[in-house]
Amino acid sequence: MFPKILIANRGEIALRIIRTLREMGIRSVAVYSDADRGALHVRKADEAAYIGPAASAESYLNPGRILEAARAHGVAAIHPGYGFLSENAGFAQACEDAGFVFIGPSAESIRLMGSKTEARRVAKAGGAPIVPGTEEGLTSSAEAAAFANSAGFPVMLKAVAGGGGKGMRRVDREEDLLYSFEGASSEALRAFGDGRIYVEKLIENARHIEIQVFGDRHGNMVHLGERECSVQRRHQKVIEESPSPLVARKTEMRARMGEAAIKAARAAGYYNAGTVEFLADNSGNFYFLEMNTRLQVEHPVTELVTGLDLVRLQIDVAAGGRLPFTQEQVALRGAAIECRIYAEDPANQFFPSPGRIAQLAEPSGPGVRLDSGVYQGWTVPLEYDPMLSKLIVWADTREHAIERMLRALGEYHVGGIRTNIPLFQSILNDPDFRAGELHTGYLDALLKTLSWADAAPAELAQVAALVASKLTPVSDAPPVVAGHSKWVEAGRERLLR
Ligand code: MV4
Repeated sequence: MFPKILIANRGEIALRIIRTLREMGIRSVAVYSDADRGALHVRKADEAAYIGPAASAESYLNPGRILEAARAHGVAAIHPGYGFLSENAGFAQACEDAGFVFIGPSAESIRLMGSKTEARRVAKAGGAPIVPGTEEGLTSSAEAAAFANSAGFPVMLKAVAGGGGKGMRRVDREEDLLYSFEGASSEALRAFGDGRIYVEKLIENARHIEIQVFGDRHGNMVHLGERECSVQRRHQKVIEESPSPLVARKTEMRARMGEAAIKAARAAGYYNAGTVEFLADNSGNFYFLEMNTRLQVEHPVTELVTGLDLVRLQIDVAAGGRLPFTQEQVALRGAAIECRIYAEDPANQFFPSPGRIAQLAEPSGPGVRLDSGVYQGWTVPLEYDPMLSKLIVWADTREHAIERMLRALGEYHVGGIRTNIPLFQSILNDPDFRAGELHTGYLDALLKTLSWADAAPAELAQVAALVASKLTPVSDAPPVVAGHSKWVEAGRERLLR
């Protein structure tokens, strides 16, 4: 086994990995930029290496600085986490070339799946159903028109180098194609340095359901069930859960999607953790969208329903180990839900709300897991993604998991900055969410029905933690969570004086 591993990441995922390394008796090396000198992942790691200025491009996204730190600390392997360099084929190759094991798939698998048209070819060749569309980049909007006129409008223009919704355009009419094509192409060029575009038939009001796959380097591959990720805002996932409410209704879908995911991954020579994304409709049809060649943000949802530690598995298979179980031995139990807690203000167009965490009370208790990267007194830097933590709950049924999440959210108090906690309270109380009636337009539609009461300015947040400035959604939904009001809490506190 590796004696020491460097984590080329920050925040909650760095901590998540450090925890498993400690359990495995492997030394951990954190990396940090100027903005992260006081960050929790640096405090908790066995060793820490400074890698440069706050700007990601000069630190967490700089392969040279990461490899330099890996050499200086004498590590055997590098875990990239998610985001940053995790899906950079050149970085994966550079790690291997420098003699460090990259904890993830091969550089070649990353490269194949990084091109969305290549990914479609690979998935199709492997026998997975793909969305009808082109498998080559288009050279002009006329080619998109030819496809759209034969397959029918609406269509979706997508960036070949894309993923995650950037450079994506819905087109409803032929007369809009040229303008949209040029917009998508220039957006893709700016974002990825590659303006190539391809076209797919648009699948309306579908669900985003993804399959977790796992392979070792001996040709064994399993799937670990699905996650439903339809609750998104601007292509950012907000809530993920397993099982998918749709798959729970149509249980035969799981084996079919699992097999399709394994076929797509096998065709790319895949090993380690990966996720195959599908669009699914309520009739049980599903189509390959793309493959994420990393450990995902939402992996804890799968960990809770399978009982596995995916980071431990990643390290075991990266060290040459075999998957320690077969597909038949994978057992899914109960229901898990994850809320991504962000420093952002739902009452102010979800603007980032970085700053000092003046007060912090964290949820715990039965079935609650909090993967957090912050502590009271720390200042959330504005240079990075403002995700503070992930709150994940497990319960025997989806209904109980929702109740448990509402209870946990009610215990969660973050003072000094704004968070999206009130948004989750609205979603979890929404009758459509509770009924599992989800699709990709779900959250935008819900947000139109909510209005946020005037919130106190951020400076008052410390006071507010005692005297309540809860954002109240205007809806027929039952009153939210905590059980009693902040006024009652304040009153009880007086008993101590
Ligand atoms: C689509 C689609 C409809 N039809 N492709 C969004 C992120 C990227 N991974 C793919 N995405 C979509 N691709 C076709 N052919 C709709 C989406 C989509 C979406 C998917 C899941 C959750 C929310 C979404 C919001 C808008 C669009």
